Parts: sequence; structure tokens; C-alpha cells
Amino acid sequence: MKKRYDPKTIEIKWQKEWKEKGIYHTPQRSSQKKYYCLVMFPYPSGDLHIGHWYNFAPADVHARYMRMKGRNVLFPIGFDAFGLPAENAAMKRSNLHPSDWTQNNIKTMTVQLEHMGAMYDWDRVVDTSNPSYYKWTQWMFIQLYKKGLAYKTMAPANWCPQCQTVLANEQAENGVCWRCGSEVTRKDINQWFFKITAYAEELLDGLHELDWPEKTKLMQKNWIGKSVGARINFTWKQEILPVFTTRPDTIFGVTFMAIAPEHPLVPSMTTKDQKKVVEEYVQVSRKETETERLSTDREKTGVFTGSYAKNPINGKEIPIYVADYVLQSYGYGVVMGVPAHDQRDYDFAKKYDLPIVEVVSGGDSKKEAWEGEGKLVNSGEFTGFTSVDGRKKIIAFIEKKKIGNAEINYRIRDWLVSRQRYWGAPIPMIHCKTCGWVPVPESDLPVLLPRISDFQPTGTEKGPLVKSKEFVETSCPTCGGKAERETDTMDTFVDSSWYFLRYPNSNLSEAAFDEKEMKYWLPVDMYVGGAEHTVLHLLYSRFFTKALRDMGYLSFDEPFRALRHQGIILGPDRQKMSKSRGNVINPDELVENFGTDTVRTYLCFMSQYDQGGPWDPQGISGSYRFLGRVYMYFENRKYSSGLEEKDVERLLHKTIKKVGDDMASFKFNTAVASLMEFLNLIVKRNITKETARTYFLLLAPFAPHLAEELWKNAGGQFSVHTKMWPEYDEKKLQEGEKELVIQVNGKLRDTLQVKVGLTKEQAQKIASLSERVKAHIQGKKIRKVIYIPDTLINLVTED
Ligand code: ANZ
Ligand code: ZN
Repeated sequence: MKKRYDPKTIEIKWQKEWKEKGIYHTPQRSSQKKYYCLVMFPYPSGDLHIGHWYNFAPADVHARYMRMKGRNVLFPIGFDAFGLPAENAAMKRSNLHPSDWTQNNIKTMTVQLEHMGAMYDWDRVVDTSNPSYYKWTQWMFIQLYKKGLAYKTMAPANWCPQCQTVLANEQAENGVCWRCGSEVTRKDINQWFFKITAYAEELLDGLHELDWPEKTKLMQKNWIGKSVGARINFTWKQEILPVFTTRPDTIFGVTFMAIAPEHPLVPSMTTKDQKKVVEEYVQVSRKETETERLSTDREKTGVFTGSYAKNPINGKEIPIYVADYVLQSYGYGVVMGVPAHDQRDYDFAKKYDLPIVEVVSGGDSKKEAWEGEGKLVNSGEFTGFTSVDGRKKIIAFIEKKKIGNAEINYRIRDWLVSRQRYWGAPIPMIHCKTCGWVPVPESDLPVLLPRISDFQPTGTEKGPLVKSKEFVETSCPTCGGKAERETDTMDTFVDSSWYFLRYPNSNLSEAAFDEKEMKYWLPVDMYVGGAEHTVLHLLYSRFFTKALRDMGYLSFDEPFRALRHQGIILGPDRQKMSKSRGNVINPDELVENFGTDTVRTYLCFMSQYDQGGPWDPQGISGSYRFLGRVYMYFENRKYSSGLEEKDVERLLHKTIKKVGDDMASFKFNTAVASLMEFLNLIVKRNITKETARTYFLLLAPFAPHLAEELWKNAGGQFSVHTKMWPEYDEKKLQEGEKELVIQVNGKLRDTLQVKVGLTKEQAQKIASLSERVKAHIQGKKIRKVIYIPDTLINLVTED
């Protein structure tokens, strides 16, 4: 009786065996070269969805390949376990505590992850909500605080009315909350920040050396937003009114000043007559979001303050307007208005009938602003220079006159890390009336998150922890007097900014990480995850790495040497998967129906990894049939003895090369295709056992259970996954002979084995010597020869 493919039996059997034998246990350090392959750890939502699978399974294929190539591979998994959804879920189901919800979900997901058959070392799991982990998140906070990189200040913050907490700028891009999609509002609150801006230049510069998708690097670059320009000190009465400009060369074209409505000088600048309109205008603009104010297609508005500023270069008096397109948070909150060369200023000047003075030639200031370069005109002693040279000359001039200086500005703002929510790591700070803010002594860490039942957000600037007296009331570590704990918790992005440092030593209790382990394992060699974290998590982790390096804890500059994003899997209807659309693919069901190996293989095969695409129910059956054919072929066939046939040997070596190269470069789909191609060649023939075993090695990263089964049944020693990747022989790749199809007038007349690489003339000669061909061309003239090298020749005769 023929043996049939029964994935379930095979998979359960081998998962058990692997666990017992511990083949995925990663040695701490070894003499082998290391390879740290990391996937973005999941949030424990309680359900491992197909997107997780698409991130993790092909990454596992890559990690397995690197292991077979002789690397000591670390491929860990963990849980990003703090965060809002736990609280929200718990609030929906009364009596369920976020901690229990999270732990239940971790249990469920662990089982689901085990079914994936990935090479995780389960002894290294990280759970960011565990006190043994967040103790060190708190420790990091204190280190940053001591370095002057953490501070609390009153600032207008993005407030999500739905989530009832403030958000970092990165989490409120385009004015909407990254988590719930609500429009954020502005709220002045006293908040904790991390000084990521101190690293702006290095975060920008470091991008060059990274093997990351170009688009991701560009997005980080834009987020950091470096602008090279100058500070120029205008004056109003005795006050200095500095502006930041990228175009100091246009200084002779300034015809007005625009000042942010929130600027502290606005009230004193406003004259009696203008008081009413200015105050009204300021009121209205306070409610607007930055995104609204920056929008280019919005009408530019403003009101005159009644005051005039002085241009330091020519002494001209110019009117000062309050205008909401000027942001208080950028530069100095003041703009020198150059209508002829800045379109926003142009629109503004048109609206309020202000003069437009051209100072750079090249455009037509009657129609629009000329923002390009050109020759300076109307610019005093600088007239005649190109705008590029003029820029340098004018900066040199203002520096000499001490009315300004060259300056660089960044768009990036400090990272707001405090949250007015419950399910996060408490910020380890104590406030004392006498001593001010004092960090919790390191020996007192962790500051445990108390298990309170009333964890609803308060809707105020204080988080729910304020309701727990026992938590709040404490004594000052410095003076011993009565003091209060900070009741905000940390943004969960703080937890994930250093988790990759924890895996190499996840059970360490005396430190966040072991410096020797860091030297061996870090940086991460390959990071695999979704493109939605391009700015957030990836930027924060880079900041943490650099800050810890400067504190002397780490000896590398960048956490993630290489990065690959997976694409998005759409529903079979080509729409984004969502429960409401009913187009969600459930991986558990797929595993149940087809087995893990099929799901893994299909995810690799379905499309180019970084592209993703729609889920194809036919496609997964195709992958299932493929593995079924593999099983049927090898389990029901006699191996041939002696030497392997030439063409089989050639394709085998080609396949070794192709599959290996493709796995290294994340082209999993073409790797699977070549495994299929090889099977097609041998399917009706017998091959040697040697060839078969090589094929199992190639199959192992994709279908680890099936490969293990076939390997064992072919007499291989346990485990196929600890064997080395086969070597290919360059010489055997070269094709010796090929079949040439010979046609006369488009009709097949013969096929011949010929040497590859024949010229047209050589091929024609060989073709005309064939007896079968001769009969058809005898006595006729050849009018035309169509030749597809190594494949076909068609002799067209005269009729
Ligand atoms: C005069 C000027 C003339 C400007 C010109 C541009 C073109 P980026 O590249 O984004 O850094 N600016 C300065 N501070 C601002 C603020 N707080 N809010 C809004 N706009 C502000 O932009 C720098 C330019 O943005 C600066 O250069 C300034 O306008 C404006 F032909 O100064 B410019
Ligand atoms: Zn004190």
C-alpha cells in the first residue's frame, strides 16, 4: 500500500521530539560566528493572525537557513505586553483584570506559535509586563534622567479624547491617534519627555550605513527634518526677535514679519487698537491642530499687531502680523515674510496687500513666488551674486555684525513618554516639595504596578494610579520627608526600545543585560517586521542604543544592521482583512486543514515577500499538493544506485545555489519555485539516495516537519535541522548539452542533443545533417533561419 501524506501526525510527532531533544536551544555564546535574526515581537492580543505568520514564518525560514550555513543563530520571540488594548478589553468585560487578560493571551499565543514549528528558544521569552522586565525599563528611565535625557515640562501635547491620554508626535501623525484613529486635540499638560533631539544629527547620519529599505530610511530622514539656514535677529523696540530662515539670501525682500499666535511677546506687541482682533484671532487658532495650520492649501490668515520690527540688514521698518501658519514649536516662532520667494508669504501678502519685492531673479512675482535659485537683485552690496553664494556671504556678514549666525534646525521633537493610563510601567520618579523630582533608588526597583480594580482613565492629566493612595504616598529618597510618586506610566514604545538587548540574557536578574553577551550577540543582524513602525519604534530603538552607548553600556552605534519589511496580506477579495468584512484568514484553521508546513510554504510562495498580496485559497491547496507530491514521491520510490544522471545532477546543483541565494535575500517565492521545478524533473524517474537527501536539506527551512520525516526515513541521522547546508559545485552548474528542436517551415522534424552556446551557423549546419531534416530541405533554398539559442531552430525554405 502506498504511504500517504498525513501532515498532522508528522508535525505533532516532530514538534514533540524537537522539544524533548532541545534542538532549538541557542547556546549562550560559542566559537561560531553569531547571527541575530529578530522579528518584531507581537502584542498579546490573544490571537495570532495571518499577518503575524507572514512576519514570523518566512523569517524563520531565513533563520533556519543561516543556521544550516553554520551560524550560531539567535531567533527569539516575546511579547510586547503592556498597552491600551488590555485595559480596554478588560473594561468591556468587567471583573477581568488587564494583567489576567494579558497572561491568558500570552498562553494562547504561545500554543499558536508552537504550532508554527519555528526554531524559537522558549527559554528566552520576554514579557514586557513582567516586573523582572519592567524593572529594567524603569532602570533605563533613571539612567536617561541622570544623563539629562529625561525631563518633565509643561507643553502643549497631543491629547486623544478617545484613549484619554497624551501621545508622542510620532503617534499623532497627521493629527490622528495612531491607535484608535480619533482626531487629537491640543492640551497643555506637564509631561515627561526623552531628549531624542539631542541625537537628531546622529540619527540622521547613521542611516547611511544601514541595510534598510530606502523608503524607510527616507521616512526617518524626513521625520528628523534637518534644515540648514541661519538665525537672524530682527528687533522690536529693545527686544530681539530672532527668526530661523533657510533663505538668508532673501533678507532684502522681507516686507513683513509673521509671529505665532502663542508667542509670548504677542500681548505686549499688540497695540490698543488691535487688541480685540488679535485676542480673538489667538483664541481661534489655539484650537487648531498643527496639521491644520501647516496645510498648504489652506487660506493664509493673520492680523496686524500694530507694531513694527526692524530689519537688521537695512534698518527698514516692517509690520508684524500674528499668523497661524507660524508654529510656536519650530525655530523661534517667528518668520521673516518674503512674499516674492515663499509661496505662503506670497499668499499672505496678496491677501493683506503687502509689498512684494523681488530679490532673486528667475520668476515672475506678478504671478507667484519664485522659490528657486537665481541672481540676487535689489540686495544692496550683495546684488549680482548667485543666491547660493549670496547665502554664504550674507551669513558671513551677519555673523561679523553679530546680528545672527548660521544655524541648523530639526523638525523632530522630544519624545513624550508619559501616559495617563494604567497598563504600563510606572515612571520611577518621586516628587518631594523640598527636593523636587527625585528618582527612585535603583535598589528599590521595580516600582510595582499595583493591582487595582479601578483602572479607568480619569480623563484628567493624572493617570488612574492617582486613585491608589498606597501607591502615591511615599517618602522622599533624599530628605525622607513626605513625597508622592509619579502616577503616569510609560509609553509602551519605551518597553520595546530595548527588548532586543534582553533576549541574549532574558533571565538575568542583576542587570538589564550582560555586557559580554551584548558584545557577542549585538547588533541585530537581520530585523524583520512591518513597515508601519518605520518612524516610531525603529527611531526610538536607535535613540536608546545611542544613549546607552554614550553611558558606556554598549559598544555599537546602531541596533539593527539590516531590516526587511514584509508586505501586507489582503483578503481573498483584495481588500484589507477585517472582521467586519468577513475576509479574515484564520491561521489556526489552515494549520488544522493543511498542516503547518503547507501554511509556511504557501506564505513563502504566495508573492514577493515585501509585496504581500491577496490570499488565494487555491494557492494554499497548490502548496499542499506540492508537499503531498514530495511525500508520495520520496516515500514510495526505489532509489537508484550508482552515479546520478547528468541532468538531474545539474539541476540539483542549480537548485542548491538558487534556494540558498534566494533565502539569504528574502526571495522565498522563487526559492520554493525552484524546489517545485526540481520535483517536476525527477517525478517520473528514480534518483540516488544522495540526491534525495540533498533535496530534504533544501526543503528543511520551508517544511521543517516533512523534511525531518523524509530525512529519517532515508536513513538520515537526527536532526536534519542541525545539518549543514549542502555545497554546490560551480562546475556542475554549467550546462553541457541541451535539446535542440529542429523545425522546417515551422513543423517539428527532429530533436538533437547539442552542445550549449552554438552560433546560428553552427546550429544550421548540424540541423541540415540530420537525416529527417534532409528529406524536407533537399533541393530547396533556405530563405530564412530562425534561431533561439539552445532551444530551437526553424529553417524556412523557398516554396
Ligand atoms: C524666509 C524665507 C524666504 C523662507 C524664502 C523660505 C523661503 P524648513 O525648510 O521646513 O525648515 N519658518 C521658520 N520658522 C517657522 C515657524 N515657526 N513656523 C512656520 N514657518 C517657519 O522651513 C524653514 C522656513 O520656514 C524658514 O525659511 C521660514 O521661512 C519658515 F524665500 O524664511 B523662510
Ligand atoms: Zn525631598
